[in-house]
Amino acid sequence: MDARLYVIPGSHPSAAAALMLEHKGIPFKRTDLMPVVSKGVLRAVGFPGNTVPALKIEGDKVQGSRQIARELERLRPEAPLFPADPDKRAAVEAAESFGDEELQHPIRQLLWWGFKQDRSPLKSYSEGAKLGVPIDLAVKTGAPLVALSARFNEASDENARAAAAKLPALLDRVDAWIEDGTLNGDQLNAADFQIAPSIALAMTLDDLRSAIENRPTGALAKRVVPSYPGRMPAVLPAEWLAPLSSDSAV
Ligand SMILES: N[C@@H](CCC(=O)N[C@@H](CS)C(=O)NCC(=O)O)C(=O)O
Repeated sequence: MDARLYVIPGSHPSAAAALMLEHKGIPFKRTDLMPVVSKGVLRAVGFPGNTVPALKIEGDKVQGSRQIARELERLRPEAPLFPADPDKRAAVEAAESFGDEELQHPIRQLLWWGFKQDRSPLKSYSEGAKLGVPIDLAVKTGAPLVALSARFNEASDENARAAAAKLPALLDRVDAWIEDGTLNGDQLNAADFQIAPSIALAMTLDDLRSAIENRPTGALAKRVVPSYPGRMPAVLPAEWLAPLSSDSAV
């Protein structure tokens, strides 16, 4: 199968798509893109939208982590990403939608808010990436890209604070799906691949790791994505983190 995956280094839905290709045993080439620049490149190579993950496979273009899951399942049914039982499939799809629509974005906002304060950690998120420019140079000259990405992602103080406040409830929902067997079963499914990279990315923040790693959701992330690139030293204001620390202490 001829497959090329377009990603932004450190992007959690991009990691989800790569994991699903690996799960299916489909070899693929990867094109690493810089944020913001990615939008123009994706349009230039013919994708209708401007976000990663974007996949060219067998001559077709598929964009979006959930769409990619379905296309991979259609092209290569084994190993399945969705359970055959309709009720179990509905539960996996509900968890997968939550991962895409509710979990991804607050984590993205916290990260971009962090890069606004200090962009030096950006380099660690690009480990192993081929961006076409030396990464040190990209980081040194990256202030406009960070400012634009933070703006696109609406990573204002107010929204980042709200994102931190949402985390305990989001983590509780993931733990509950693990508890009822929807996630982290013997066979990993599309929802595991959707959610685990978001959790793994959250754990790259020194501010968040200790509140996540000992929960069931932390174990899921470590199982599915044992090494996620990137590390952001503590940057979030302590008062934003109070709900998270009290939640993990319970
Ligand atoms: N919910 C979408 C998310 C797509 C998305 O927002 N991707 C981000 C990266 S995580 C992106 O392409 N951002 C453009 C940019 O940073 O310039 C999915 O799961 O595919």
